[in-house]
This record gives sequence, structure tokens and C-alpha cells, in this order.
Amino acid sequence: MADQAFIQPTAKYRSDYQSPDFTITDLDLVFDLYDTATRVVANSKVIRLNEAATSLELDGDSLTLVRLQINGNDWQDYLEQDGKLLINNLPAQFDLLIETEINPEANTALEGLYKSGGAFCTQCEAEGFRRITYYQDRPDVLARFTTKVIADKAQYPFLLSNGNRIDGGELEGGRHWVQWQDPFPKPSYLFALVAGDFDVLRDSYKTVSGRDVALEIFVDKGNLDRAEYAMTSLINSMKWDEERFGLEYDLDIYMIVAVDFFNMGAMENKGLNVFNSKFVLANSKTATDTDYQGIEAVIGHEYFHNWTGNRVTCRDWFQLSLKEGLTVFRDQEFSSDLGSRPVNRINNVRIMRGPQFAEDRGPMAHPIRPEKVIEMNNFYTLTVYEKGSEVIRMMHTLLGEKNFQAGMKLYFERHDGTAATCDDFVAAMEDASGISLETFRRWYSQSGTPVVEVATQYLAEQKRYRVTVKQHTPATPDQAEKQPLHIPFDIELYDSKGGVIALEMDGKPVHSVLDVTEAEQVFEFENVGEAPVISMLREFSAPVVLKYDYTDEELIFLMVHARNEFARWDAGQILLAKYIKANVARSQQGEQFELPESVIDAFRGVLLDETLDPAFIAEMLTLPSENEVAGWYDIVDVDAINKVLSNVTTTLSNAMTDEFSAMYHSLNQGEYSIDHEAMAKRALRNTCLAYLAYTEQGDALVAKQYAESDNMTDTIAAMAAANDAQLPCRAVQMADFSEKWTHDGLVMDKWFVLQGKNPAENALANVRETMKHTAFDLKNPNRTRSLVASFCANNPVRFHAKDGSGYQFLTEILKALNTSNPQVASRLIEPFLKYRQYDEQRQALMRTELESLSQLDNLAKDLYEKVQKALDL
Ligand code: B3K
Ligand code: ZN
Repeated sequence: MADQAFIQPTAKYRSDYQSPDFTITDLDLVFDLYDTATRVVANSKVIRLNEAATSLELDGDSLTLVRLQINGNDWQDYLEQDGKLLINNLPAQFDLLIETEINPEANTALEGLYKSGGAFCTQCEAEGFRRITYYQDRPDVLARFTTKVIADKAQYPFLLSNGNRIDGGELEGGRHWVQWQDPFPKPSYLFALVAGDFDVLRDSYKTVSGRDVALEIFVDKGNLDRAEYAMTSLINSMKWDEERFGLEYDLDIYMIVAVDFFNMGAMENKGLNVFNSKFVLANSKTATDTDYQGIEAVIGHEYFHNWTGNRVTCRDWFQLSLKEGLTVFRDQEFSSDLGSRPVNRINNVRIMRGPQFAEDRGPMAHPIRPEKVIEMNNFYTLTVYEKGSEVIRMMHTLLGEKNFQAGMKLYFERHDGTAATCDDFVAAMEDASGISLETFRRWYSQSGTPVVEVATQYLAEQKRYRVTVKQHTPATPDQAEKQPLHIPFDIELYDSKGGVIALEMDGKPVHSVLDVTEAEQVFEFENVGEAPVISMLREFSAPVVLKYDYTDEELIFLMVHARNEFARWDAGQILLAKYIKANVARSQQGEQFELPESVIDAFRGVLLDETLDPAFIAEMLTLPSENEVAGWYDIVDVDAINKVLSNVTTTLSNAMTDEFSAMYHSLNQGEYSIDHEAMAKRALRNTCLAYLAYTEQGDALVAKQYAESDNMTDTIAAMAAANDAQLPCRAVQMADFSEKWTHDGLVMDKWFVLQGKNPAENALANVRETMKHTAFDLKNPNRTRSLVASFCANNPVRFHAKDGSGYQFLTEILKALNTSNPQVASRLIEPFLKYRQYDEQRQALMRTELESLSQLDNLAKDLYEKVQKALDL
């Protein structure tokens, strides 16, 4: 075992990339699985690429080296140090055998080979393979893998790995083995192994060229009735990728295994996806509509990685957005093509404007292609994923679907079977379309959220409309100087009747997407017969903050007349934002809350508009989150924001009680189903309930819905309404639910979330009490996120209690997780990183906590990187 003393973590820089000195063409693995002492024999065919190199450097972590041979002979000329194995005096080509011993049971970090419940499973991205064997654990070394898995047959009847099953047999002592071969060369991060006892849901898919693919979903025994939606989503994904992207699956089998202990959502290992059970298991009794949508999106996402990620992978981890941004774009398009495009867009934009913009304002701000990394796992961020997807979407907007697909085709022609860069992707888009993306490339290297300020002027005599667009990106801690970006700026002009005014310049029609590329640009449109109302940043055509002085009348007009639903929603959001800001200021001055009748009427109009999709109406009536509002301020007043948002809710609720009530009752549905129409109705009905909870009838109505509900969506909606409004029926519901579902952690997570978000004054004491619940387990990331993260990240008033009790609580949890699971700790620490955005007293309290963490002598790299940056050390 290597020396465990604290080694100062070091950073890696994108600019330091060097291609590997050696490559591995074939890797033959044998796993002899035992809980505490698994033996791994790795046989590699190694070829030297750099003639000058004689030493091979391999990565390793928490390994015991048992045997090292070159070409069948024991090899002594090596050095094991600081997580590296340096093998010296090597020939140009050789067979390397390495045997290591590992302890899966002690692996609570859930990276490498570990045990989830009774099963063995792996997670290797980004750098987990080095916890299995010494290897060139970097994505630009692509090898053909053969994997033999040996284990006890009774306990582990299923032995799985990547590719196709090629052989198997029985052994003495009740053990058996299976051998797998993956014909596609892949980097180590895509390796997977699973051994366990499962129920299997089987189906098949005939690809567009007529090949049959076996589909298998492995779930814990007894959960078969919760796997069907995942299977449907998988089949839909395979079909969609053929139809929209012309991409077909390439192996004879596709397997998905659901496990309970998993650090993130899922993992796209070639042919053998490992999933957090949260994104597989669902039936109407246990899952909400949001859960179903999550399953569809994540199943799609991992499936789409087979081409964007696996067939073409990343050259180095700085290029992560090459596969993640692109695959998020693909999964968003999948969900939008299958469900409601506007509702999907709205939810994606909420994530951008809330948590992604917040990331840009914090100490970890980074471009979608980071320049400097200490712990790679810290860069699986909303910036790399969601903003990365926005960057792909902007290219799609600039090129159009046809050119974009031509770019995809060229990208695969050029890079299939290799490890590529973000630049390679952009070059393929450019070459296929003939459109220059030179300035556009800055989106890859520039961090922060650009601000676009617009001024307009109507020149009545000339019938011209002048739109002045200025852009600037505020400095971020990682980058002081910013350049203008290429911003696709989608606009539309309306006349007073709501008709669209065609855009014309120099006597010619112009496209609605303006190319904003400079710090300041003026666009002047001709033949504009009257002062128009302008709709801007339609479809959120770029991930920027838009500043424009809209009047209430213009916004109310756009809420009704804008041609696309997203623009109508956005107008509603801007209108709400105006009054939320005004009232926060009033509240800080000790003045009364005010919301004009005209604003209330605008929302009433939306609720009563029968032409609109109920799911869309529900979005229109959903206020921005406390966290999103917090992002509008340099110094956040958590209490004022909370008070104002509550006031908006109760004001709308009081003013529109009759309408909410009528709508609620009219949406009473019959048979439960999970098609879009039924989900949309539930969404609106439950939005009405959330408002009605604040009226006199609230308690009775919520209690009735809980009692009568035959599905988890309506059950949780009732409980959330009771929780938010602190209704008397809350206590009964919480007790009843906990009793009913204690045995099922995944369902209990919903209850833990409500405990975490409980607005009650004693919320923290409740959370501490809840940690003693039999279903709670700090070692399970889903449980921890549900309870602890929802308290710390989504219950701002209680977490930011002035006495610092919330902060102390988070530090306790972080200290515990620092040793058991640093990846989860690193996600939970996020609220502390924003400490500079609070008043002095809170800043000081949070700083103290960060300092106490920085003093830990075993601080994990994951936390080290964030704490250092937050404290600006
Ligand atoms: N590629 C994985 C994420 C791996 C995270 C490593 N800390 C899942 C996904 O994005 O599809
Ligand atoms: Zn992904």
C-alpha cells in the first residue's frame, strides 16, 4: 500500500496535454471476486509510440501490487510511488501482466469496484479504473477489452461486463465464470463489471438495418414491475437516434443495471450501463411524473453516449463537454420531440438561469472547456453539461438542422473510433456548413455569464426601428479579461394587434436570428409602420442575461401575443421579476407588499386560456425559485426574498381563488395514465392545489387529495403543498407516508426532500432527527442528497439561520463524508462557496466553517480544490 500521508494536490492544465508515450491495444482482464480481497489480473499488449520513451507510467490508487511481469517474466525494474507505477527499461512492444488485490467492501467512495447492496459494480469515469488495476487511465488510450469474471454462483448468478458474452463455465467450490469481449476499442473509463442476483426485464430491438439487439434491464429482486418505463424509454431512444441523427446501435446486446448506491445519475459504459436506481425504477404507485421524465431523459442520455462519447470519445478530460454538452443537447431534443418542446425548454432555461448562472458567479467559475483541474470529478458541472448543451444548441441555431446534421456526419466520418477534441467538433460543423465559427469558438474558452443590454428607438418619420445591442461579460475569478462573443440573438417584432412585422434591412428580408459579435452593434429595421413590441432572446437563443426596460404593458402584451410559447412564458417571468425586485426593496424599507391588479389579471388570463396546454399554464404560474431570485443580487437578503415570494403566492392565491378552485375541480381525472396529456393535467391541477393550499379551503382540499390519491404524483403534490403552506394535515401525512414506505429508500427520498425543505422554524432539529430514521443512511448518496442537500441548498431561510447552526450542520456532514465519499461531499459543499454573496455576519460564519475544513489534514482533493478557491488561497 502506498504511503497515505497527505500529499498536496496538484493541478493539471489543458495546455500541458501530451499524447501518450505508449498505447495499449488489447487488455485481457480476469476478476476473481471476493468481498474484501478481489484479485485482478490485467494482461495488456503495449506498444511504444514515442521512440525516446523507455519508462511506462501507470496510474493506480488504493491498490496492492501482487505480481508484475513483462513478456511472461517477473520484472523488478519498477517504482511504486505517489499513486503511480513507473516501469523502466521497456522494449518497443511487450506483454504486460499486472496482478493487484483490491477491497471492494471497504470502498465507500463508490469509485472503482465496490459493493452496492449485495452486488459488485463499478464506476470508472473519470479516473476510477486506477482503483482496479495499474493502467494508463486516460481517455486517449483505446484498447479492446476481454473480461473474465469469476464469482460464487449462488450469490452472484449474473456476471456481466462490456460487449458480448463469449464463454462461461463452472468451477469447483460453487464458483462460476463468464467471459465477455468488447469488439470496440475503448478507454478505461468506459469499462464496467457487475456481479449479482437480479430480476431481468428482457426485450429486443430490430435496428433500422435489420439487426436484432437483445435488451436487458437488471433490477433488484422484486422490482420487475418497476422496470417497464425504462425499457420503453430505451426503445424510444434507439428509434429516435436512428430517425433524427441516423445513428444505429452497434452491439448485439444492451444491458442496464440499476443499483442503489451510486454517486450520480447513470454511466454510459459500453453495452453495460450502470444506473442509479432512481433513474430506472418507476410505477404509478412509487414514482411521480417528474421521475418518469427523468428516467426518459437519463435513459436517452446514456444511450446517446454510445455514439457521442463512446464511438467518439474525449482526447483528455478538459474536453469533457465534447461528449457531455453534445449528449445533453441530444437528450433535450429527444425529450422535446417526444413530449412538449416549450415545457422542456422552460425547464432547461430554469436550470441555466438558476444554478448554472450561480456557478458562473462563484469561485469555481470555468469555461465549458476548463483550463485547470485538480479533481476531475469536480468538473461534471452544470457549466460543462448544461451550458455545454447551450453552446451546441447555438451552433444548431446558427447552422440550421440540415447543416448541423451534415456536421455530425462529418464529425463521425473523421473521428469514429478515436479520441477527439472540442475543436475537432467545431471544425466539422464549420467544414460541413461553410459557416465560420471563428468568433463563436470563444464560448469554449470564456467563462462567466454574458450580459446583453438592449436599447430601442422608434423613428416614426423614417418608419425605422433601431435596436442597439451591447454585450459584456463580467470578470470571473479564473479570468479577468473577457472578449465579445458570437451571440445568436433571436428577435421578433409585433404590431399593436399582435401581427408579426417582417424584418427588413437595406430593402431585403433578414433572418430573425441576428449575429451579435461585437461589444456594441446597431440594427436598424425598415418599413416598420408603428412603434413595435419587441420579443428578444426567443427560445433563450443564447445563455446570457438580457437587460431591457420593458413596460408592464409590453410584457402583458407579449404574454398574450408572442407567437411562441417560450416567449410568452419569458415575458411572464420578466414581469414577475420586476415586481419581485420592487417588493424586495420595499420589504427592506419596511414598506408593504404591492402587486398591481393588471399583473394579477395577466396571470388570470393565462389560467383561463383554454387554447393553452395545461402543462404550459402550470409553468407560467410557477414562480422563480428563491435561489434564482438570489442570483439577481450582489448581496442576497434571504429573508426578504422568501417573504416576497410568499407574498406573490398568497396574493395570486387570494385574488384568483375562484379560478384556481374551478380549474382544480374541472381537471379531476379518471383513469391514471402516463401520457403527456394526463401528465399535463396533473401538473396544472397540482399547481392550482399549491396556490389553494394558502386559502381557507386549503387544509381540507390537500387532505382530501392525499387521502384519495391513487398515484405518487398526486400524493407528493399534496404533501408538498401541506409542507410549503405548513398545513395542519402535514403531520398526519408525513407519519402515514413514512409508515407505508419505510422499507423503500427510493420512495422515502421524496419524504426526506420534504423534511429538508420544511419551512418550519425548527427545520434543522427535524432534519437531525430525521437522520435517525431507519431508511436514512449517510453512506447512500440518494438519501444524503434528498435530506441534507435539500436542506442546505433549497431551504435558504433555515440553512442561513443567523446563529450559524445550519452552517455547523453542513460542516459536520462534510467532515464525515470527506473520508467516506468525497464526491458526494464535494457536491454538498456548494452553498458554502457562495458565501461572499451574503451579509457580513453570515459571510464570517461561513468563512469560519470553510477555514475549519481547510485545516483537516486528510482533506480530499475534491474538497481541497473548492475550499482553496472559495477562500482564495
Ligand atoms: N458520464 C457520466 C458521468 C460520470 C461522472 C463522473 N464523476 C454520466 C453521464 O454524463 O452520462
Ligand atoms: Zn453524459
